[in-house]
Amino acid sequence: MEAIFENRIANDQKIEPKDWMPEKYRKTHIRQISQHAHSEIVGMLPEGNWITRAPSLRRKVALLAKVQDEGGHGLYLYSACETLGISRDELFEQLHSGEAKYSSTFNYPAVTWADMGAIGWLVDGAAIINQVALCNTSYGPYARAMVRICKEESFHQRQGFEIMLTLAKGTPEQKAMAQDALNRWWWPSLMMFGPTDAESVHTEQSMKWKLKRKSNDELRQQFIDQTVPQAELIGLTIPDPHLKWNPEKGSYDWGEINWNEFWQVVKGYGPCNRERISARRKAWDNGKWVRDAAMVYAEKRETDEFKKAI
Ligand code: FAQ
Repeated sequence: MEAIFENRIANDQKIEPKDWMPEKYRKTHIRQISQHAHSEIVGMLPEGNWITRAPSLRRKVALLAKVQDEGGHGLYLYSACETLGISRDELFEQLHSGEAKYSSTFNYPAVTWADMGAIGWLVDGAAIINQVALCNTSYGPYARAMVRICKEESFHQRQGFEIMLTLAKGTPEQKAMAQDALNRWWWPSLMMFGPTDAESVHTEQSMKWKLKRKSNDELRQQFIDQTVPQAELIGLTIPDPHLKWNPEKGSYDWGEINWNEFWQVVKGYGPCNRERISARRKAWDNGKWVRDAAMVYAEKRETDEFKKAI
């Protein structure tokens, strides 16, 4: 069995839910896919807060669509995760108890409208770079979810960049607001790729299983190289005095991430960790009557009387 599994991985064939897989492969996928799903639905919170305050109907419609997409991404990912033999209730329990992680970046506050631009441009921009690589991941349901999600993420990134572009071309106050949002979201976006390769405990095994196709540092570098020219194009400055083009390596050199801050946020001590988890718990509690009603309806559908009536 193990030899067949290894052979499929070596030949870039997808592993499907009913295929035999090592227990550790199953658990690692539950960990990563569920963390990804949790990131999507927690990621709805900083932006959801701005829907009613969007500056125009056009901006409101685009932001509303984006936040709805994120809810949808969470649902695809939870479904992909359930194919590995864990229930939705267990996944939510892990999120609410703090056992499961979600992306550190969503523990920062969105304080001005420009943050909607910075989140779309930088956070979705970082998410796409990570997720394009995951379209080739070895577990079939995860890879297929990623293809669909990436198409939507690219619209998200563009809507964010367009907000930044508009603000950067606007009044001096608007440009300053865009710069301030870039200053606050730049480093949290770099942290999204996870610890350095030297510190990453899971990368080696995940690369062997082709769960991860590129390392944390490779993806982070790709993000920096792609984003710096975009900032230059709209006349904003990346808040890193050490950022410098390195012609020999054909990419940018850049300053040190504050890893102490990263681990503090990951461990639950970021500016908004408590607020985010309490909002998710509240949503879960408020949705109880809907889940209960759906269960009763599903049970009813199984009865003979119901079947006769339809
Ligand atoms: N935040 O050994 P590694 C989005 C944890 S989607 C919190 O390197 P791995 C869309 C890691 O879990 C964003 N924790 O781990 C959107 C592990 O802890 P554990 C989410 C982090 O898994 C946009 C420990 O550190 N994307 O944004 C973080 O090999 C806008 C050691 O790390 C995904 O989830 C972090 N940043 O690599 C929505 C993509 N980084 O589990 C709304 C899929 C690391 O042992 C608005 N995930 N940790 O307790 C991945 O690609 C990987 O899981 C990494 C981490 C790259 C995130």
